[in-house]
Amino acid sequence: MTSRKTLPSLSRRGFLGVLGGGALAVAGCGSLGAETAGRKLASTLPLPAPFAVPLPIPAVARPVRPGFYEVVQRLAKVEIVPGTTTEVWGFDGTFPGPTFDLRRGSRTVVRVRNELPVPTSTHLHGGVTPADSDGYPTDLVVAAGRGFRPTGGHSPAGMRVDPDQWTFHSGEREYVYPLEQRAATLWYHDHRMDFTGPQVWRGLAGFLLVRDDEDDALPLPKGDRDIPLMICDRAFDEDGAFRYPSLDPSLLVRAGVDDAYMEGVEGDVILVNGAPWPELEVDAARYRLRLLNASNARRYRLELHPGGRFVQVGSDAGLLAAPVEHDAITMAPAERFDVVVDFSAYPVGSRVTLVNTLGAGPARNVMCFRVARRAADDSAVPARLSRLEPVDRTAAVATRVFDFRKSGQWAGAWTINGKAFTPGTPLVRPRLGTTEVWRLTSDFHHPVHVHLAHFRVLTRNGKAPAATDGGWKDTVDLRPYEVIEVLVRFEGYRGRYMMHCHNLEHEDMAMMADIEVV
Ligand SMILES: [Cu+2]
Repeated sequence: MTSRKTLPSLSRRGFLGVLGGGALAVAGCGSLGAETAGRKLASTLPLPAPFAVPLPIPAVARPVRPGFYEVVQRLAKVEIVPGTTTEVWGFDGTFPGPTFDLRRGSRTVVRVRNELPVPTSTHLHGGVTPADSDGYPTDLVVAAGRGFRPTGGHSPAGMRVDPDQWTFHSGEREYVYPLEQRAATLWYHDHRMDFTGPQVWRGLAGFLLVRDDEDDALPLPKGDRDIPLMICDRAFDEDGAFRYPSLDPSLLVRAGVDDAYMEGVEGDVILVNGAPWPELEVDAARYRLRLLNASNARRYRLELHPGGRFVQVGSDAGLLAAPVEHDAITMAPAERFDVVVDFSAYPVGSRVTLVNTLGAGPARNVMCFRVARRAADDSAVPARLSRLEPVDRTAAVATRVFDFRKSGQWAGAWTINGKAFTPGTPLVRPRLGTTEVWRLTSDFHHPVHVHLAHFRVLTRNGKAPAATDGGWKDTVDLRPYEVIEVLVRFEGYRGRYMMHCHNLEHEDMAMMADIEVV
């Protein structure tokens, strides 16, 4: 079930066309209100069988010396669909990239060397990171010996980027992560101006887990029973290559996707940790599953079949105050849910399937667990997990509205408050150490992500937040015509950060804004 195209049929030229788009009224809003956000891109390769490959666990990154890591962004040929070869652009040539398993307060430097044919910018999603290391879209690493001419910004919106907004590092650069933040499941991914969608699609994403004493002291499942699950969708060409509707497959000159995919790209193969519909053999015991929706546009409503519950213990930015049980978890792109599933509730030998009830056909499956054996289990989910301050909106020093919407003025670009992304022009200048209420409104599915600052959901459509909105978050599932209020706390560092829609096709088409923390 994919949503219908809601944009008027415009030629590329028409879309690039300039202001005065008054005649370009938005047509065909039939899909608005639907639960799916993108348009399905079908594989031309026959789809692989479900549950035929084991779940891969990404390698854990090893430091070169304490606190110092090196990773190389490079091409690699890997077998994703059995019997075929796919070229990935991966950190250390893997997809997902290596998992950084780090401790709170352990200042970490990661040297990223780019050996890809395109520039990159690496963002630590959920990280409380100095602005210079935050992976700003025009702060780029270009492979040694490769020239790069700025593309001029969001060509779909006809926008130009001021030349002095570009920064280029030749060959490599170091990102500094102080990690002065609670234990949480973070992830890193490419954030290059105009080309984040295709570059993440090709594989530039991985986990970074922050651990701390508070989390370690809980009796939650640990070790082999603490598993990160990166869920995303992809489509494949007959030759095994990733299929993506770029206007310019070199990703060097022209930004954007075919008009039909303006709403977002959804593949028809679901990957978990880079494998199609994998299977994990589990003990009949509790497991901690760190769910990440790393898809460009696809939303999921995850359920366990034949029944079962997720016990949520953490959100985007760390532990909840107390566990929350869910029959289903809806995840927008970039959201994380840290859940415990007790496989001792199922008979040994049975198969438990993680399904996406928003998906259709084969994409309804995500992965499966095969309960292989009885086993000892000394884990537990305690009734209290962490201390979260009460949500106090009276502490806010400002209330602001951010409207996420397709603009008529910009000939259909995705905008925030009617503005297409303009690097160097902040939409808001919050003060460090303060809290603000942000009212988020939308015309479509726009998962709103704020860099640096974490937030609590105050209200959803004037009512209490959804059961899945709890805890500290950095991304919220904003659906068509919804109004969500969040309490955002600016802590950590001054400097230039961002907010943006985490539908990567929307992000690449100007739905971003600078935040200048002063
Ligand atoms: Cu969006």
